[in-house]
Amino acid sequence: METNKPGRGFWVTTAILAVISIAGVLYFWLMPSVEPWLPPEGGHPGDQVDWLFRFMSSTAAVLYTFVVGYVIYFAIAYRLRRSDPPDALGVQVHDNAKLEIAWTVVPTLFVILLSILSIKIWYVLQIQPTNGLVVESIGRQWYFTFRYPNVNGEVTDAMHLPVNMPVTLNLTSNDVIHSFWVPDMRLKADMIPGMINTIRFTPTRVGRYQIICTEFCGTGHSTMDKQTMVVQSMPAYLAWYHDWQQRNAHVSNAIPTVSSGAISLAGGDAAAGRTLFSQKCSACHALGPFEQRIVGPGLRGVLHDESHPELVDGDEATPADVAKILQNGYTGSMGHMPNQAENGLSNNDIANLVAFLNTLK
Ligand code: HEC
Ligand SMILES: [Cu+2]
Repeated sequence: METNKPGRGFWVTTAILAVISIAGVLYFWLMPSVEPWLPPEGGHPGDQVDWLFRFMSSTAAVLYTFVVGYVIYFAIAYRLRRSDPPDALGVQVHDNAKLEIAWTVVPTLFVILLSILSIKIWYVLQIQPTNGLVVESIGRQWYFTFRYPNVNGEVTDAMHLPVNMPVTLNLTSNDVIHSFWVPDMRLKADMIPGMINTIRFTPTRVGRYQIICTEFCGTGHSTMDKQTMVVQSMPAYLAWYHDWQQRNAHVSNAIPTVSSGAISLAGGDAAAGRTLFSQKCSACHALGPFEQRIVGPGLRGVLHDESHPELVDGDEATPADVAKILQNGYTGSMGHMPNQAENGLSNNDIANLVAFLNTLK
C-alpha cells in the first residue's frame, strides 16, 4: 500500500540540505575573511547594517536551500514511473492543521522579528538625536557641495569629518533628484529638491571613502563619483576646517541669484577661477578645443580662437560676453548652459572664471 510517510530518501535529502544550509550560514558570517566583496564598514551604524545584512542573508540561505531542495527531491521521488498506469493519481492529502498552523505562525513571528531589528537600526540612522557635527550636503548637476557651521558659503572639494564624532547629515538637491551613497559607511539617501533627508552616523575609521550619486540625474550622472568623504583625526580635521573658514570668509551666505546688470570683471583672479572651474564646470566642459564636447563645448579657445570668433549665442568672443553667458545661461543647439543661480556663482566667482578662461590660449 502507498503511504505518505517520508522514507529513507527524505531523511538523506534533509541531511544534505542541512549541511548546505550550514555552509551558507557560515559563508555569510565569515564572509569578510572568506571573500571580502563588501568594503569593511567605516562607521556606526554601518556595523549594525552589516549585522542585519548577514542575519537576513544567512536566514534566506537556509530557507532557499530547503524550499528549492525539497521541491527538487519531491519532483524526483514522486514522479510518474514507467510502470504506473498513465492515469495514476498520487497520494491525496487533505488538511494538516498542525502543519498549516506551523507554517503560518513561524514565518509571521520571523517577519515581525526582522521588522523589529530593522526598525531599531533605522531609528539610530534617521531619528535618534545626537550631539556632534551638523553638515549639509547639496546635490548638483553633477557634483556635491557641503555646508559646515560657521563656514560661509559652500565647501566644494570634499566632505571632511573628524573620526569618532557623531554626524547629522542633512541632504537636499539644487536641481533634480540625486542619491547620496557612501558604500563604506553603508549610507544611502535620496537628495530631493525642496526636501531635507537626514541621516546620522559616526565614522569610526580614518580614511577616504568614495561618495557616489546613485540616482540617474542627467548626462553627467556617471561622473558623479569623484568626491570623497575624508575621515581624519580631530587636529587634521580642524586644520582643514579653519582653512575653509578663511578661504570662504568673504563669500556670501545668500542663496545665489542671477544679478541684474553687467558684472564687473575687474580684479578677477585666474588661479581661483581655475579651482572653481574644476569643481563647477568640468563635468560639462573640457579644457580642449571647441569640438571636444562633453555636454557643452571645449573652452580652451573660447576667448582666443580665430576659428571661433563668435560665442554660441552669436555674440563676439569678449570677456564681457562670456560673463553674460555665465550670468544668464544659454540654451542652444547643444543643450542648456546653467545660469549664475543654477551654477551657484557669485559675481566674484564669475570675474574669477572669466579671468581664468582668458588665460587659455
Ligand atoms: C550642465 C552642464 C554645464 C555646466 C555645469 C556648465 N556649462 Fe557651460 N555650457 C553648457 C552648454 C550645453 C553650452 C552650450 C549651449 C549651447 O550653445 O547649446 C555651454 C556654453 C558655455 C560657454 C560658451 C562657449 C562658447 O564657445 O560660446 C561658456 C563660456 C561656458 N559654457 C562656460 C561655463 C563655465 C565657466 C561653467 C562653470 C561655472 C559652465 N559653463 C558650466 C553646459 C554647461
Ligand atoms: Cu546625481
